[in-house]
Amino acid sequence: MNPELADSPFLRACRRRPVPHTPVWFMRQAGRSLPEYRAVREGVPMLTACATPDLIVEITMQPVRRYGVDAAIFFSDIVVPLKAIGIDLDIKPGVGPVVADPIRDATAVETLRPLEPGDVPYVTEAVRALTGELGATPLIGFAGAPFTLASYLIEGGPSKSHDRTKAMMYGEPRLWHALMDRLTGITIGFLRVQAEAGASAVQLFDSWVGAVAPEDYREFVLPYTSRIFAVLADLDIPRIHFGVGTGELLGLLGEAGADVVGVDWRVPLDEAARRVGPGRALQGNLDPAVLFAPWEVVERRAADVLARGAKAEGHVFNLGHGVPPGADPGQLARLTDFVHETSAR
Ligand code: 1CP
Repeated sequence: MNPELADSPFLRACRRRPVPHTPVWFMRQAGRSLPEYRAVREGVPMLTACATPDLIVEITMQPVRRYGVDAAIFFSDIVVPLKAIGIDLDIKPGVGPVVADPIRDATAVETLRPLEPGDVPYVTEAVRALTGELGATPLIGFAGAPFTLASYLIEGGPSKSHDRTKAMMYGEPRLWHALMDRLTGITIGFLRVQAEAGASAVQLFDSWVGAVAPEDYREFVLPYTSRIFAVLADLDIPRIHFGVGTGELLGLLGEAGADVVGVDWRVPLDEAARRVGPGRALQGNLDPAVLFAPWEVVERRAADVLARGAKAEGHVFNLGHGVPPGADPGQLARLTDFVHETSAR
């Protein structure tokens, strides 16, 4: 790894080392609210964009150029590896991932085969091109975690209550474990492809896992997330673990073994540090909706996040979830500068 990159504020904070300023990036910074994103996506379906290296590179670079954030996140989607192994699914505008034949029995689970690098050549090509273009700015690779992927596959699309997912977890535990086992392999495969092509950190998005109670997390989810982080330890790059509504799960997320635990806006970072336990950095956690308030409010709230984050062993500033589609890019630009200036040491 180039020494300037290895010494970047983002990678240093993930490793709980002193930093010149608190690094900042935004979940879902690529896409959504940027006019230059909407321009290049004009007439291009989401999954086509995710399989086109030139577009991946351009969209990944857009927020880095505009905001000067401390890390880029690879432009893709959590369902890309599922599509790549032959699952019939699409990403519908305004909806999200939709699965043609939801996975609800053993025969369907058996169609989930391991992901090989050859299934996603466009990912390897785009990561390689990006690491060249980004220079000393780290590239974060990512994947969906088994629980969140299972929810889309079982429900057939986005769900608020995850009822069918939990019905399988509680009612057919053997089937659940077989499904989680296969998804774990696919997730590891997708993260490995990105890391081996040059990504300098990986983030596991378990966005919807906050739907389960701690004891169920321990029995039905933790064995798989732990395996992912254990298997990927040999990559020697920071591993970030994020979910929404995980206040009651933070201790277990700490146990799962990531280097950095992402926190949504519901738990202040000093309290999150206590729940996660020692030996982990934190990422977060400004409420994304604050971006719609006047700048003075954003500034005051961001200062509070920084003050609390300073009590953790390492802090990467971020939102508590993704950039809302209607967010003003001007607020994000100002916020990036504010974080850099206020935290400069
Ligand atoms: O910065 C970026 O936008 C990077 C690329 C990125 C990432 C990290 C996209 C592009 N998707 C994701 C991850 C992702 N996808 C997650 C985890 C992060 C999170 O919690 O926000 C999840 C849950 C998805 C599933 C998904 N894909 C949804 C959510 C649907 C639901 O259940 O509510 C949606 C709307 C998509 C489509 C999608 N993915 C990405 C974009 C830019 C879009 C919009 C589609 C389009 O522009 O046509």
